[in-house]
Amino acid sequence: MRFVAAVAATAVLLGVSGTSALAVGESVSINIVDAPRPTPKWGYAPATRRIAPGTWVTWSNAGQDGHTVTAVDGSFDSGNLDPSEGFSWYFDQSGTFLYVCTLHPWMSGTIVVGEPSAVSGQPSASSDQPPQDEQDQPPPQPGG
Ligand SMILES: [Cu+2]
Repeated sequence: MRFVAAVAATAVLLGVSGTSALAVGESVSINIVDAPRPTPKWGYAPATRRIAPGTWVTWSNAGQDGHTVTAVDGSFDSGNLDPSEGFSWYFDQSGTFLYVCTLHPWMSGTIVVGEPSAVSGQPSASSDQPPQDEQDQPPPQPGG
């Protein structure tokens, strides 16, 4: 007989007890919520979380039902989490990780792991530079 749940429990212990001792890496928390009924509104808060590589993510079941945190690609699976239980997972490589609750498939979330200072390719809505006066340029000469 094997106790798969023990693995998940160990991961939780590591995530909780090791948080304060970790010099490298951060930890973020995501709540599993089933408070806003009807049930189609159950989900993870926040549903999408962007983190840097080397980050612990801890999901906490803040609801009143059992839930899971299960990667779509199978890379991690919390198993059943009863209310007030939690699950932690360490993300050390970049990528986008989709996960669902196997008990309630409409509950889904995303962890986006990216380089902390190399997030490029996105149009910056807020400009880093102060507005500058446009330089006066000679109007284009009409052809001739
Ligand atoms: Cu669920």
